[in-house]
Formats: sequence, C-alpha cells, structure tokens
Amino acid sequence: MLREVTLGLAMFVVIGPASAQDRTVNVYNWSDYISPETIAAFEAETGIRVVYDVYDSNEVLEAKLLAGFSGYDVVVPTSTYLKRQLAAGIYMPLDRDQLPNWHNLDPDLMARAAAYDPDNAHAAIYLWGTNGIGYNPAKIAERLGPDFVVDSWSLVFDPEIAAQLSDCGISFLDSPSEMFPLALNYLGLPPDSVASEDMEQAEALLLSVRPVVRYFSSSQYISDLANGETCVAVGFSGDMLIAADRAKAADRGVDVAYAVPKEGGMLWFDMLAIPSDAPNPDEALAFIDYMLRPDVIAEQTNFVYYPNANEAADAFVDPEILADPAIYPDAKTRELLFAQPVHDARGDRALTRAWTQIKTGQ
Ligand code: SPD
Repeated sequence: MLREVTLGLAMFVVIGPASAQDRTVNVYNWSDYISPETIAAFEAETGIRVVYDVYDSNEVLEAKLLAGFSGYDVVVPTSTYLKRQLAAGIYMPLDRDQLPNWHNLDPDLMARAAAYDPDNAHAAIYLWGTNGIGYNPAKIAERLGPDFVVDSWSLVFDPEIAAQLSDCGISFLDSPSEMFPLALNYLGLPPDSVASEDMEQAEALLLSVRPVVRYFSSSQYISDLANGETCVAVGFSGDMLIAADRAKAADRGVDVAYAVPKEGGMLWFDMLAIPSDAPNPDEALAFIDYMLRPDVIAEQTNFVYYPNANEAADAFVDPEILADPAIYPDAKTRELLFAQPVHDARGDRALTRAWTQIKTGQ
C-alpha cells in the first residue's frame, strides 16, 4: 500500500507519443486525485494528449467555470456544486452512446447522485468520500493523555481542548462550504442552514477556535500531517490516508489516523462533467469513458484511497482498501454521515461574508 502521490497543486502536462499531438483533452481535477500512470496509459491507448491542471476547492473551480471560456474539457465538481451550476447551464448533457462503460456505474450510488443531476444527464461519479479529522495519535496522546479517544469534533471545535493542541498545529479546510456545515452540525443545528441566528452561532464557534488554527488550506495538510508539521487537520478522507502512507514511507516515526466523529461526518460525490463551452467534447467523452473502466477507476481508488462508484471495480481494488471503513464507510460509519448541503446564491454570499471574518479573525 506504500506509494508516493506526486500530483500537487502545480499544473503539469504529460506529453504522449508524437502521433498523439493532434487530439487534446484539457482536464481540471482536484489535487492529489489521480494516479499519474493513468494519464500516460490513456494517452498511449487513445492517442489523445492530456493537459492536466488542478485545484483544491469547489469555489476555485466554480469561479473559473462561471467566468466562461475556461478552456477545460473535463472538470470534477462536487455533486452539490454541480446542482447549482446546472441551473446556470454550464454543463453539456453526456452523450451516453459515447460512454460504453457507463453500465459499470453502481445504480444505487448513481440514484443518490441523481438528486443533484436529474437522470444523471450531465455527470458520472468519479470518486466519493467524507470530511473528518486527520490526526497524529502520538502527539494527541502527549497533550491530551494516553486514553484520549479522537471521536468528537470537540477536538477542533471546543476552544479548551483545541488550545491544548495549538503548539502542534491545527489546520482547517479553506472553504466555507466545507467548514460551516461541520460547525452547524456540531452545534446540533441543520448543516444546510443559512438562517442568520444559526450562522451567528456557527461563526462564533469558528471564531472561538480561530486563535489556535495554524492555517486554512484544502491541500497542504497532506504533507504537513505526513511530516509531523501539524497534528490535526479537518479534511477529506482519502487525503488523510495519503498522508498516512507518506508518513510510513518516510519512516520518521510519524503516524496519521482518520476519524469520522460521532456527531457526524460529511459525505459527498465528485462528478465527471463537461463544460458547455468545452473545446474538445469528443475527447472529453473518451476520457470520462476511460475513467469508467473498472480496472482504471480501481487504480485511482488504490492510489488515492477514495472509494469509486463502479460495481465491477471491486475485483481490482486492493482487498485491504475495500475492507477499510475509513475508505469504504461501513454500516456504523454510514449512520454518522450527512450529505454535503447545496447552497443557493444568497446562502453562498452569507457563507463567504462570514468566512472572511473568520479567516481574518474578526
Ligand atoms: N485531494 C482530493 C480531494 C477531493 C475532495 N473533493 C470534494 C470535497 C467536497 N466536500
């Protein structure tokens, strides 16, 4: 299971054989979210050159897409964002005749995704996952005692507990649409609420722990947890397992674990979609169809530790990964999950305003 994920936030281009230069697909995906071998294999098999660029939040992706003429052919919005972006007409319907591997998708999971994209007309599930807490067990034990169990969001949302970790470093995701639902849920409020009285409470909670948050980032925590620079991060499930893997590979005595807290973790689906103004829609469909191949999508799960939605892929997924509830949530963990909320423009503005206050600590 030891491997190094090398795809960071930098843009990179993988050049295929000379004959591949005529056709191109421009892919914009989350950082640390693909096996590099996949791109080379796709190029070799199809002769289509891949130009690959990465982001680490839905907010960044949405800003580019709404501005128009992004130049991207395949993008990977989270289903909640896809829903509101569909209302803006920025995706083209998928031509299923060009997706012969579509039938591999798990009907139950696709039915869930259809809540965001009726009839799954515009997008296929790429990978999915949860938001929870990544942590360094030894550093937590040193500060909170050997019997302390990481099973509650109080680790990062209770100022008294969080303060005891300030010297070893806490990081939060740099996204209001990720952090507010978690804070609201911890307070026992509806995670999708943007009612001012609820938002005020969530904002007060986040501000109360703001002094002990070392930084806000949705990607940097992978390397910082892995090398022991920080001891707690609120982040995405697979990223924590990548951090654990990197820590093991470095062999410097750092361990990283992941917990979905008992108050609930957030569940989401990331979707493969084609912007309406994509310059190369045929190549985009070829790329998406390649990703729907059981062996190919299993390779992503094996490499980045996020579950896929491809029924036939299980045969190709490492059995240790399939059995790991941190990756494929078991029935007990699933009971703790709530779906990431969809916010409309008004809700989004409220979140962004509050987020600015929190980040500046006001
Ligand atoms: N490094 C890959 C992270 C993927 C996260 N995707 C979506 C999160 C939505 N909550």
